Amino acid sequence: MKKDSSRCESTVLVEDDRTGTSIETLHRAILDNLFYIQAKFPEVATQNDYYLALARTIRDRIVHRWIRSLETIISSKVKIVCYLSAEYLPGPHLANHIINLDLYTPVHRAIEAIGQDLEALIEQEEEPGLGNGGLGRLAACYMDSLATMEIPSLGFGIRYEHGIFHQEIRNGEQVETTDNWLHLGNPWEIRRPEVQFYVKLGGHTEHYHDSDGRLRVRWIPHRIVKGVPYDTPISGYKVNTCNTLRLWKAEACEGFDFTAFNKGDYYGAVDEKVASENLTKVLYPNDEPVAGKRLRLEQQYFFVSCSLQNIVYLHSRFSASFDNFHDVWAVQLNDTHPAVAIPELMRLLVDEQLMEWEKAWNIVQKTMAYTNHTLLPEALEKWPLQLFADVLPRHIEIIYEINQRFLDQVGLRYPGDDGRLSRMSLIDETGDKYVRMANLACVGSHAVNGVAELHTELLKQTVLRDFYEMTPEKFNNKTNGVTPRRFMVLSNPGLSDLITERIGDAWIKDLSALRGIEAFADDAKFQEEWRRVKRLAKQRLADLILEKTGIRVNVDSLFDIQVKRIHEYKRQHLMVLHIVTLYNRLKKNPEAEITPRTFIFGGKAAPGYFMAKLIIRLIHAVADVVNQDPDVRDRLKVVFLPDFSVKIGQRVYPGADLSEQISTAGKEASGTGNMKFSMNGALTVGTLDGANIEIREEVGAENFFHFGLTAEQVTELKASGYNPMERYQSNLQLKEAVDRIASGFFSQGNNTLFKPLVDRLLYHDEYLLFADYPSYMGCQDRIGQTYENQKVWTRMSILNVARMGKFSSDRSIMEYCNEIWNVKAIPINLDGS
Ligand code: NBG
Repeated sequence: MKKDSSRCESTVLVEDDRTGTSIETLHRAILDNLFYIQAKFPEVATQNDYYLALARTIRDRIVHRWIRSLETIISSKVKIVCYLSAEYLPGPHLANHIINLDLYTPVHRAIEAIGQDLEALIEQEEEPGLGNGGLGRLAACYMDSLATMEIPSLGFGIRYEHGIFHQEIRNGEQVETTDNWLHLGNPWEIRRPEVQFYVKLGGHTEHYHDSDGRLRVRWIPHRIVKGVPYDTPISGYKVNTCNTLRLWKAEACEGFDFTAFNKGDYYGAVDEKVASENLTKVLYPNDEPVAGKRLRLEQQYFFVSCSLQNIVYLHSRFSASFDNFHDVWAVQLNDTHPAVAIPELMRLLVDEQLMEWEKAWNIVQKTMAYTNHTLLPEALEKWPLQLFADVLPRHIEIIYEINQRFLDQVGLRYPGDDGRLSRMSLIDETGDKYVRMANLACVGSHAVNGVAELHTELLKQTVLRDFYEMTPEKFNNKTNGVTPRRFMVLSNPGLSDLITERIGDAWIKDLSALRGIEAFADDAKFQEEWRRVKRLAKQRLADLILEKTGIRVNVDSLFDIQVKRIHEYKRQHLMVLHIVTLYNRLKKNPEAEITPRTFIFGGKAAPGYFMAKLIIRLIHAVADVVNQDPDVRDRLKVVFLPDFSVKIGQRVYPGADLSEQISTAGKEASGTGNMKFSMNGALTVGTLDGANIEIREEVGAENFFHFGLTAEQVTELKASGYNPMERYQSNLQLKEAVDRIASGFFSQGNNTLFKPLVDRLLYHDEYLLFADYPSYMGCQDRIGQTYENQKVWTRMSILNVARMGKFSSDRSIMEYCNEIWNVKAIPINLDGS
């Protein structure tokens, strides 16, 4: 204690180069880091050198908070949240830390004094693309809120060497290139080689009796991989809390390399090293049917095992017994990717801590909670039984034991109901055998949640119905949220300043305070400023579009945007049908009155998802024709922004007028882009799906453009026999749009290119584009007209922002804390007391 406070005194009281925040000190510190860390002097330093020097300067200023936060959470007896996620998409860190530390102005000045441009240095940072889309970004928003709300927590994940691929567009087609986010150095992470855990894989088990006569199991692995953590600080906004994101890297452990070693097989041993490191080489894409890839299962198990061994180690160091494990740790499973945590914690408690099964099971259930993120049956994880047993021979035994005990209960509760037994079993035995990860997650957790009200209801009625019926008390909803720090303060300073000028800055940590601007919704002066801010953001977006695509867009046109992963259920092609319909109108009557629009798309298709890639081609094909056609006279522009990312999102959301959230009702679990757009003053055109429903509820139906079938109507229509061909034949506009695509008009006469897509719509249309088309067109016409009245539009835009309070991830996180984790905030005291 004494040592602590003396150290802290020196850092708090003396403004030294590592902690001081005056312009002069920052200036000196940056140059110092340039010299001593980068070993460069200004004349030869590159932009990256300056970025790294600045990043180190900022990191120095959070280290004290970071260490104190870690010390506090492991030494005080409070409960700790462990968020287990195979994906994180945090976006660039630098600017986020700068605003969290409230250092924007002095840093700006210090950088200016050095003759550099802060914005350019911020731009230099390559973001960690350690996720596919919404799920990974949600994990990052939650890490931000956990820190800002001062909740003791640890995020665990995988340090992929190659994150999500980069998307290039060549001849209108997506081409994937390798992400190399670490190649210029990562100033945020700290490797901790002295903390390491060994992870067993493959092999077999042996059952034996120990000296006390107790039946025990020994797992003799085929190989062992070492996990080394890399820690990244996650600072909170204007608080001392700085939490840790701990990402595991797989390495070979020479000490265990006995087979190759014994044979003197040096090269074999090197092969082993390569094989071990492969485990965390690359992120797997989602949006592809689960492929049953061994490496993917090994990846999941690897990070889960490292994380749980780490937790168990900490527990054994700081607690007297394991009986209270669940009072100290709350483990949240972000989807089923980390669900193997359930048998793994059983293994650690039963096999290694020698705990009785029943007692261990009780602890596991009280510790674990599971968030489901999708209803799409093809996205529910299941592992071929043989593969699972090969990789995890001990875990399959544990799963059988869990299953047997569980099915006994099901049998008692529902005697004679064999159908239910087979549906609820952790093992799918209806054909080829599989381990069902969602069933495992439900059985092993005390709480199961969906990510929006509709999604949770549908979970209860459909995919998890049997589990809901048996244990309704486990089920609860936690509507997603997003962090206003990154998606407003950081990405839209113009709007944030305007709001703060009127109502102060309390909204940044309490988003419901945005209600304060409702009072100005009709204020002419405020409206004018609102439009000015929006126009500047649109100009910034237009600059980005020009830079990335060479296309010049009209800033006064309606910016109509859909950015998200490309997927048939998200219906990017419904937006294309709208574009082609408008184009057809102009071709028929070049004088037709239409509201000038710029249609902007962005998003990646999974590399193996043929239809999604074809949708990208279609967007480009339509863009090429529409953008060149003199009859259009620039009233329509179509743009595809390549390589969508968090960084690009930060430029896109502020510049949007219209946010397209047009998934088939019942398919999008929540959506979070919908919230980011709305917070930045875009109006939404959307179906009653996912969180759209709640957004509409909050902003008011009159400020939301809703169209299309409800989830219930979708189910009914499918049950009663949906015939897309009929819709096509009875709607002339639709027919003409589809025919134009099918004819090869957009593909230089090639009428086979888009045939798979057109045929899919004509003969199946699983996602009901044709059913929703008339309603979507009608809605879009109203939108065009509304936009003509800028006063009305601006009022709607202001009210959208004013009423977005619910969608802060701070609100979501507080609900998780109070209703699932039972954890409390602890403010971090920097003086060490
Ligand atoms: C996605 C859903 C989105 C949701 C995010 C975050 C997966 C498996 N699911 O609708 O599709 O917003 O999760 O919850 O990535």
